[in-house]
Amino acid sequence: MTSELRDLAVTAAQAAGQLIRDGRHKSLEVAFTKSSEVDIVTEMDLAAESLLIERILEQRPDDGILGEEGGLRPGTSGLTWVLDPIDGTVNYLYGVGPYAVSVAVVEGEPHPQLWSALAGCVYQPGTGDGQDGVTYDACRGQGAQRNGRPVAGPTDVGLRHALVGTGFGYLEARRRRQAAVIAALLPELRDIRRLGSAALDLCLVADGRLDGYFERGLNPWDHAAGALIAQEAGARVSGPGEGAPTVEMTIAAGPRLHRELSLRLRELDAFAD
Ligand code: LIP
Repeated sequence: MTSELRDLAVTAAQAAGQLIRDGRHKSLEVAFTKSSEVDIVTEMDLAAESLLIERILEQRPDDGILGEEGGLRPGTSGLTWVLDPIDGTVNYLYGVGPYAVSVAVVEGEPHPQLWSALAGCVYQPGTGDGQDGVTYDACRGQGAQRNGRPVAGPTDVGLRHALVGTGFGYLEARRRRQAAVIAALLPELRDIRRLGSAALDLCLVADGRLDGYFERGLNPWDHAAGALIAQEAGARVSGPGEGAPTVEMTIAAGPRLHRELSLRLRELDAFAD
């Protein structure tokens, strides 16, 4: 069953990814903002989420939906699809940096602390004409793939040699705090990368292309699929402590770096604004 769920996540994510790539017109504008004037939603976010919901419910009408733009639509099947139609919306609006469609299906309460992820897909549309893009996917207990081949798995370096992804929130007070944490941490790492898509950051950890990733303030749809993909690849993915990612913090890395990075972030009081 989980492989059928994974296949639906992949086909829906790829369809939405092709829509946002091919449907992006030059005069793309902000449709509205959310938590701040720079937390944006475009008309393509809305169109992509509608397409995802249509494709999913036409096959699985009793499932619930938790979408970044439309919120929670409870179902009766016990499964909920957690959707980020464009993860990396600012990158998409500016045409700079990566963006992806993130689709996960979870069992249980639609809350990261309570759900069990069953399958997921993160699809990064191709940038050149005719390119197929990059598809990351996973089923619980069956490993993680990149374009149908097993991902490389996480590295396991120490903090000093780690290339670490991170991201920043949309509210001024949180950004000031995040900047202070980065200022303290940067000299202690190989380097930092701020790519702009949590879903892809988590997939890059799964594929050994980032040694680690951390970010405070993620929403469930940002990490739902990427966390499963990273975990199925063998990475540790947690919140501030041992449990699932929370809004306080998401940390993903191989075992050694996860331990060292979690400890250092706690020392820097990175789990609070
Ligand atoms: C984005 C995250 C990213 C974070 C951005 C933004 P969105 O999600 O994927 O990691 O740093 O601020 O929240 O808003 O593009 O779906």
